[in-house]
Amino acid sequence: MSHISFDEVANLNCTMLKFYELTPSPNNMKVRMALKYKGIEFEQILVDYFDRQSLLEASGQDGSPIIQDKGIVLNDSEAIMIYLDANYPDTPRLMPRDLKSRYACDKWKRMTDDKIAAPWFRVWRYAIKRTDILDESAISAYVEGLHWLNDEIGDRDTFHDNPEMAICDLRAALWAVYALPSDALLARVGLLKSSKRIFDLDEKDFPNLMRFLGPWDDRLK
Ligand SMILES: N[C@@H](CCC(=O)N[C@@H](CS)C(=O)NCC(=O)O)C(=O)O
Repeated sequence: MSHISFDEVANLNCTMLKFYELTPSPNNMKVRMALKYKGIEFEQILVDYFDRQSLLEASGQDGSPIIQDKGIVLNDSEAIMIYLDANYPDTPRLMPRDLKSRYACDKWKRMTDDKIAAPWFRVWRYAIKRTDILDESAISAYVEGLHWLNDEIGDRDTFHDNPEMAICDLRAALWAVYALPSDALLARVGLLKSSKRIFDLDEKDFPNLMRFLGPWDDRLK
């Protein structure tokens, strides 16, 4: 059996976190927002949608995102959220520790998934040319979801009163930026230009949501 030396362990802790990122994908945006929210420095390794070799070599599977950190390789964005909270305890938490708040976060995820992510995905498939059919009812449902977020946030800066529930805000921002991206995000992730064009929203119709999105947009630059 081979043992890892003290120096090797120290070295693992000094190496910067590597983030294999497929830029336009929501699961990847989620990880980028989480890393920036927590102030964790990372090295980006860009993943080409049509060439998954780097993912396979790093993790043995070809889904993104993945992170490599402290000698661990991890795929699945939800697992990465939990890992970051557990392994960077001095940074702001994404997920709450107590069970009741955890349930509240799960409920919020289900609501945002149903109202926003599900119709978004039907439109996204068109944006990435997986289908030729643009589903107008999905656009309407998604826009309705964004109006719901706009009303729900009102003049607050967060969707919850618990500083340990940032994941709820992150999820709201994640789905909204596909129709209401900042210029900086558009410059970094070209594909969002077509999704912005397809949804064709006027930012003025979402004043509360636009104000809320400001800091999250900064984390996506
Ligand atoms: N449950 C995983 C899903 C990962 C996933 O489906 N990643 C997409 C990009 S968002 C992917 O790489 N899909 C492979 C493909 O489309 O061929 C997560 O949350 O990270």
